Amino acid sequence: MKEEKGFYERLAEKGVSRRDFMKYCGFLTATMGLSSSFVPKVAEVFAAPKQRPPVVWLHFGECTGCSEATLRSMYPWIDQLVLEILSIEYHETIMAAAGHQAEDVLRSAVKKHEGNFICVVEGAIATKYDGAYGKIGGRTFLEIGKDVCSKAAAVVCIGNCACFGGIQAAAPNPGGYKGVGDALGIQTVNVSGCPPNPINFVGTVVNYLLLGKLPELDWANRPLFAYGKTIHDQCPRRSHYEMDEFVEEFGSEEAAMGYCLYKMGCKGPSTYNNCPIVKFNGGTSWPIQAGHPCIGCSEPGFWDEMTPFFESQ
Ligand code: FSX
Ligand code: SF4
Ligand code: F3S
Repeated sequence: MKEEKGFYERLAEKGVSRRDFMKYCGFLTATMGLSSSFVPKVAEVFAAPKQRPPVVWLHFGECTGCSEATLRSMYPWIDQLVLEILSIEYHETIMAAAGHQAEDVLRSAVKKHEGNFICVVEGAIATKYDGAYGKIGGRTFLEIGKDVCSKAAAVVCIGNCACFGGIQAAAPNPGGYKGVGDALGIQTVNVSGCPPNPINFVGTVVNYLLLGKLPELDWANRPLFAYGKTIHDQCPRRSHYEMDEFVEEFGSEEAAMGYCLYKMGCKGPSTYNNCPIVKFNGGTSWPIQAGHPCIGCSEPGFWDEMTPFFESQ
């Protein structure tokens, strides 16, 4: 109880009311596909964490947009909540250490938490020429990945690059870049997108802390709660497109079709993600709402299979 009071007091100091926090927990619970009876339990994961699993967060071939998206979400207090429920032992972007010191931190974190830590990976791994196309501190991504991931309790890939290779794996891909699961031949949980929506990463972590297991996955190892339906199936422009009144309103079928972005190359029909429902920046907007076709950023084979972006396939 005491702990809980401390938590809400700290939130209040940041200008966040208990009501706002519960609203966020309600949104997160719904995103995770759990019934509303779980909302208090989800709140408890943050307010009175029973465990703070150690996390080693690796960076390979990528742009760090995934970390940026997660750590700079619209409400700064959400980032802090994530950092509070996880014990981040190593993360190159947010840690103070650099060079040899950072290498030492990684080695000792892996040794200390062997078999117990969650390894979050951002970025793809070069596999050709013994991984020579990607190195940190003299070791290839391939060596680091093999060493660290084999000692983790679970490996969570954040972003298309770590999940499926992303832009690094686009043709001609001289370094033979691949997603982490493919490159290392291991099972990973793939929170895909370029970048992924932070709520889907938080949902994966909270699922683990709340239910003691990782979420159910689809054929591409993506959490089903987030990647179970296509963008197209959830797209508000689709219902408009299908409405006769909409055609009436725009005067012709051709004009009505202009509202749907399919002819501008929208890849919504072949892309699985929950963007239309959860949106970005605290529910402000998402690509199609902003007038841009979906470019298929959460699919295996993004880029090559989704380009040219502005032509329908
Ligand atoms: Fe990739 Fe993430 Fe796109 Fe960038 O690290 S999914 S290029 S947003 O940053 O890996
Ligand atoms: Fe489907 Fe894209 Fe058209 Fe939406 S804009 S209805 S996702 S094709
Ligand atoms: Fe990506 Fe399409 Fe969503 S481009 S962010 S999956 S709308």
